[in-house]
Amino acid sequence: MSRILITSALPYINGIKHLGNLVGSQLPSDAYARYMRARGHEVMYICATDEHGTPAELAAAKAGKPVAEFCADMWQVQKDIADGFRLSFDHFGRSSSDRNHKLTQHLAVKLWEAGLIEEITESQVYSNADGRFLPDRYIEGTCPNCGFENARGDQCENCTKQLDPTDLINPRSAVSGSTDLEVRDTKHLYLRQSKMRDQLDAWIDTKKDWPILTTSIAKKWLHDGDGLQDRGITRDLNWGVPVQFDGAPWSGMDGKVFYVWFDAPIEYIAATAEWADAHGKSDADWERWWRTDAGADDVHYVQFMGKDNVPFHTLSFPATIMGSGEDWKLVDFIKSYNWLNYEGGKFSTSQGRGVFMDQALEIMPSDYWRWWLLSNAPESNDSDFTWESFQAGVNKDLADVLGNFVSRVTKFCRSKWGEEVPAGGEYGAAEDAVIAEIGKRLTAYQTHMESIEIRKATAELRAIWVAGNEYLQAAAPWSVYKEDPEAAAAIVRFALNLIPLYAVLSEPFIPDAAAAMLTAMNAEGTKWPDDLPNAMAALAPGHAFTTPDVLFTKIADETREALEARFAGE
Ligand code: B3M
Ligand code: ZN
Repeated sequence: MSRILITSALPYINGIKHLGNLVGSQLPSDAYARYMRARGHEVMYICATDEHGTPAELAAAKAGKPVAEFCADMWQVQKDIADGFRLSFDHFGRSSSDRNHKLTQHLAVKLWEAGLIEEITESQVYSNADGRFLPDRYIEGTCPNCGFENARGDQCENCTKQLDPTDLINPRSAVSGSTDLEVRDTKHLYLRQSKMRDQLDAWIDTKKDWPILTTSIAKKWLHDGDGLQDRGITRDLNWGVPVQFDGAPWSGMDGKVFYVWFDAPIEYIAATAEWADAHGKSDADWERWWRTDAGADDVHYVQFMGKDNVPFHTLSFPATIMGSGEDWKLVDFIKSYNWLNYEGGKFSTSQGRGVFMDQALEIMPSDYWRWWLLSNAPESNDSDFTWESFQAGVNKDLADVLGNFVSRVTKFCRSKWGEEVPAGGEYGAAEDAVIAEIGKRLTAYQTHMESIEIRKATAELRAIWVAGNEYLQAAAPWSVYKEDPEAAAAIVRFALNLIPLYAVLSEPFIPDAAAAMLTAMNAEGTKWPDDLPNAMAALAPGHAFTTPDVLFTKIADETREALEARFAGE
């Protein structure tokens, strides 16, 4: 048994995420966490809302709420949606928590003491009309690179070039639209991550087993372009972790907060402390996950994220915790995801194109989404959500294969023997063959889950369901029954025993259906099978069950067409 620490990238607070975001971090991390728990490991699975930065302040202003209230409300919204998707976080924290304030300030002091933070006086755009500096997205203008007229101060959305607010041509305030702007000098803290380049490079070189997607992005940022430049880690904003606090080794930083990407990954640690606080536990209880001087060397730490977040997790965050000189646990494996597209194009919030997490739950049960998204996860390439493919995944895999199998065998049993496992007959060559086939598939399934190749794992799981379905079809107990009821009883007993097995193996992907199957079979608490022949005899003759309701409802063509039209966007 090992200890496994799992973090999912923290969803930003400013809006509800779409299905592409869901499948790029929260959903695969949940399947992995559930799998590892089922295998008997001790799991700590952490997520939180990422609450600071200009998008939060701007979204709050748009909603007409104070930013603290806006974030508290949106945290609840995101929490409810996470529950709806059955995301099994041990804790869903908030980067605005007191724990994160304290830890962010603490790490900044450590970095300062290590000579890795410097004060820099720089020129920033100040808006006279708004009476404030305009960092990042508070300023808009024309991109100097491509001429796009609505580029933001931090990045041009059109050509993706990273920008400084002072780079923009014809700049204007995003708050008031005012062009009465001037450039003023102001002091900021910079993280000297360039000093850590060799250390980071050497560390990444030790990660031979990381996905190429992860290491290639890290290496690109280390070696070409402007990736590992020293970065300003403070901003002129109100909402965030204050830079000036009691005991800070610098002065004159009032009215500034840490940059959102500085404090957000620190929240992985702080959220684990929030978990301890919420459960009446001690500091030692969370430190054993995070402090190598408190035993965290034994922990296997896995992070999940979309590929756009990789540079911050392979370089900036490790620079923060390595640079602190303290004994923090570093990540062992970074699983990153490509993009999920929507009907051949991009998901778009502004154009209402694609399905967002709240809408998805209103339309279909979460298991349907979980199954389709995970069995089509953008692991080796981008993948494409289409309603046709979604309909096929639900109707074929879930309804025709798994659902139909469960329904057929339980109903047939009820009609001949009542709702209990029938006695009589013995398993023979056909059953041995199914056990052998499932055993082979199960080994492959486990291997893929251990190496976090979720999509491949779902293919094996599907094949395990198919094996049972094909067995039942070929063994045809409804025909055998007429000649040899004892032989039919053995077939049905074998098939009934497949149901709890399927429930346990499927739980990481479709937890609601898995729970329904175990309840129906009166087999809650069934464990992961260590020995398949034993597992296939778990439900003994006489064991009572209830025939479950329909597990999965097929999606009709008309329903699919209506959904296609509804989410096509403008
Ligand atoms: N908040 C991802 C996003 O919502 C970003 C991840 C932070 S992980 C520390 O776009
Ligand atoms: Zn541009």
